[in-house]
Amino acid sequence: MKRFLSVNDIGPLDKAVAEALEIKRDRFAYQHLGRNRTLMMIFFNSSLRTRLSTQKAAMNLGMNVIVLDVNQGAWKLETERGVIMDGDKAEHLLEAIPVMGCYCDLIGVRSFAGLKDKAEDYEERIIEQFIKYSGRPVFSMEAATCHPLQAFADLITIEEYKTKERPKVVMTWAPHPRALPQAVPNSFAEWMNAAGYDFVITHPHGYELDPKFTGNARIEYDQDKALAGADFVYAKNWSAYADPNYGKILSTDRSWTVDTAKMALTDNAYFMHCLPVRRNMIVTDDVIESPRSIVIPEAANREISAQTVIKRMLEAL
Ligand code: AN0
Ligand code: CP
Repeated sequence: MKRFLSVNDIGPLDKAVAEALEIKRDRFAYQHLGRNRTLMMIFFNSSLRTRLSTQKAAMNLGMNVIVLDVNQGAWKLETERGVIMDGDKAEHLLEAIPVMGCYCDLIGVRSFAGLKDKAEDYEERIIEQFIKYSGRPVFSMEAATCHPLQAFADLITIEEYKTKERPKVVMTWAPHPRALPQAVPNSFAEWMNAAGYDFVITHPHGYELDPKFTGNARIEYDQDKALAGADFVYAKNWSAYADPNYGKILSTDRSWTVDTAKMALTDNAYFMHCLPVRRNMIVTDDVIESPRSIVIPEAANREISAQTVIKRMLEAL
């Protein structure tokens, strides 16, 4: 694998999940693959899980790891070509990227959507430049429009916990005080569609996602109806995608918060969230602390999804 930006880069999902579960049973079996190889992880935005799980995954494979927080200690980077650089940005991405490529074998990039210019975000300008100019295989650690390592971990988790061949999975929008990207729901939708589950998305009017990702998923504007009979509830906030409100918050309606009454509508569903989560905005304390909450095993599987992807990239070097 030379790049990992979306579900389209991973091949058949049943094979990927089988490989992930094999890695989970013996995560040190492929230590030789990463010997004398270096992963560079580049963060334009904050992270807890992605940083720790991806670093751990690379170490499981015997790799060395370098982490760069671009906004803490590195030169401020200009990203637009043609700009007269007389401001506060001391270096251009067009030099920084090939330089970073000199010091490593693989690159992971986290670069969130700016949520101002939809075309710029949906062209994935930053990570595409890493692919073009680094000379190295590149994987997304959440880019502007997708978070495939998260969706892969979510898929592994559902496969581990499901008791039906084709479970009902409901992704519900929930309120949040800050405008968040659509990357997590976009990826979750495209991976759930690819997995062939009974997949339903529920959100207030105006929060429709890009149909490129939602595909044939059922959209239900009544959250209670959507939750009826669910086997998995996946909560997430996102900002509006549709014009003219791209990147805006249209609602903070706390009647969408996932609470015990909402979970009672389901078929004793498991509760999932990618984390970090704001309690009593997205989900109540009771639900996230309940025995049906699987947010911690879900986060644990981030190590496994990352290791599967890095392993495949090492095999293709
Ligand atoms: C980010 C988001 O919603 O994309 C990262 C989630 C993994 N969340 C926040 O910024 C709170
Ligand atoms: N779920 C996730 O990607 O978390 P971080 O933002 O902490 O990496």
